[in-house]
Amino acid sequence: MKEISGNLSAAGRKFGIAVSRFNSFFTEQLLQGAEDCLLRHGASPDDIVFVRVPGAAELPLAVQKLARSGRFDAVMALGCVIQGSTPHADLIEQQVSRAITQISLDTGVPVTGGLVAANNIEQAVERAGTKMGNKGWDAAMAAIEMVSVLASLEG
Ligand code: INI
Repeated sequence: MKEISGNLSAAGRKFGIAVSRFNSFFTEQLLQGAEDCLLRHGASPDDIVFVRVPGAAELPLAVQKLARSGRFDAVMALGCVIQGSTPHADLIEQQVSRAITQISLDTGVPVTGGLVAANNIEQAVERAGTKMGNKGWDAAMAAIEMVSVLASLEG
């Protein structure tokens, strides 16, 4: 059996990040987590670009622009949807997750989701840098690995 797998080096890779302002108390933590992960795995600060959008619902369009630009090896979508903020929180979450998956398939650029989906503030806290980790870090980790996996597959 021959295995194809990626490594976890981000050196020389370029990353785009779309981050929502809504629930910025949490999304800023996600952004910090993603940046920290990319830098610790060898990415250069000059190779990381982020764009802010109003809310999670606006993430797909920004992600699409980033992915289509040809400037990035991978793109991350960072947002935080908390049930109870609005009756359509559920819908936003589903639509965003589906859209970013579709954008990734359409463009061939890995798009990873750092979308905190929480029932309440406490759960959001847990996913934005406390006991359940940091979804931004997780999205960056997945992005780094996917870039490397794709390079191995193509090579
Ligand atoms: N946007 C979020 O990022 N998180 C939420 O929890 C949220 N809720 O619950 O309303 C939210 N709403 C705003 C939405 O993403 C759009 O920005 C807005 O509808 C304008 O299109």
